Amino acid sequence: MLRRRDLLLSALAAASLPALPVTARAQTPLTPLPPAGTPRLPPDFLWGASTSAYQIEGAVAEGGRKPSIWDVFSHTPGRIADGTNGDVACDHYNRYADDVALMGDLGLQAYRFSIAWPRVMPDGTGAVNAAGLDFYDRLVDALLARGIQPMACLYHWDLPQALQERGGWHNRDIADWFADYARASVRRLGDRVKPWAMLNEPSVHAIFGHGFGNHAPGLTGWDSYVKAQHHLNLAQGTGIAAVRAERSDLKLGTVLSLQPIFPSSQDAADITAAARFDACWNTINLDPLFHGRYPALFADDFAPLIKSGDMETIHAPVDFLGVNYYGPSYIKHDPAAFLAQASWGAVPADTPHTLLGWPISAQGMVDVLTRLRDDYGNPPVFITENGACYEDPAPVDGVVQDPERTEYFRAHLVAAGEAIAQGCALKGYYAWSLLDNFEWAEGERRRFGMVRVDFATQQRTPKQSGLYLSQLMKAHGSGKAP
Ligand code: GCO
Repeated sequence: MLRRRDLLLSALAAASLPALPVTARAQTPLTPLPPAGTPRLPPDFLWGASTSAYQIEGAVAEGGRKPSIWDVFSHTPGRIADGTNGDVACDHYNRYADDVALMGDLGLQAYRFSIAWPRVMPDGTGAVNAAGLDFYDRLVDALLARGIQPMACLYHWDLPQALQERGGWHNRDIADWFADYARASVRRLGDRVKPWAMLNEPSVHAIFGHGFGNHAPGLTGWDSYVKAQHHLNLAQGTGIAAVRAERSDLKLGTVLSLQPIFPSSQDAADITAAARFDACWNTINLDPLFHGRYPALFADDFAPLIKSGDMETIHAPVDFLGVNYYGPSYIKHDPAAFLAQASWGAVPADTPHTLLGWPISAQGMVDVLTRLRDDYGNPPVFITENGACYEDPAPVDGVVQDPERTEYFRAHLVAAGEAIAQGCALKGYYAWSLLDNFEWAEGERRRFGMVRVDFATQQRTPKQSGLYLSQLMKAHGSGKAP
């Protein structure tokens, strides 16, 4: 392990800001960034990185953990593009100490991780598994020892399979099950972990996991999506209430995937489809959380599920909002699509995109943040995920040259500075992701890390993008608590 850290430290020492704009792969050593391209952010801006439990921990049967819906889904033939699963992933459960040392060497000020419900309550409800919480104790203590602020996300899609067998997100009781789990986690860790996010991307989990079926638990259809989405919103509210009652010294929020939605053409049908998709992806979470109501477009669809007090519970004040931003979507009318007769359509010619075909627009991040400023009360915001997938080359002299990802980070951090200059309450940025990891239905083949993981050997190798972020973090001074 020492050798690996030497590699990183020597790479950090040798690295200077990369040459930009980057188009061809940079085979030469990094060269200083032109000042004009350097992100300018406030000295108290918080710099971090994000991961999630199922994507990095592995050790799926260690420490009392029982299966989650993603264990079942990833072991179902044909569900994962490269046939991999999260059984080992980055083996972070066993390698957390080295990974925290890596974070410290990079100069991370904060780290957003998720807690695995199946470790804390392996049966979903009832007995708390002390050994499961012991792991997060160790992780949090290691982070604090390196001066890295932990942010815990309580639910990043890995529902205990035992709860799926009781209806999962289609069962309204899950709001109380989640509150119990949240309470147990905060009781153990709340003395040291202050920012807590309830959920990760509820609309994505509802759409992909309960509508398209290409994510766990693999359910499909509009009614399935609507039911899951309402109960996710409700659980977010019951979770906040339970945790607020547990401790008064925490910062509570949630994490939403937000993106600008454009019609693929100026045809009326595409414009309508884009508005419907915006409601299903963005405002289906924003409007209940900040306004206590569902978007008018779908109020009738959700009405039958709403019981007295639900919207008040969901409309719980938050101390911060986590925003996962990757890029815009271009949407067309699609009569066959389960989701509001809308699906992804043509993208303007020459739109830059990542290996996954996701359009790239740093301006889109400014647009998302100014929408929160103008329409949702300008809440304190952290970008809790932002990153890009590219085909990375093999390491050269102990560093992976990933100029496209470096440019992606640079452009979005310049946009972050622009959003702050326009009055958005942006307080920090967590890059997705610290490590290459299990990228859900794509498996291990699709890489987002600022640090490369060789899944055969578990070797961590810094990438140019991680060294670039490291230079920026160290140049911007220390972040403050959220
Ligand atoms: C998401 C999830 C992450 C993904 C990342 C890249 O936003 O889908 O929060 O777990 O891995 O976004 O797809």
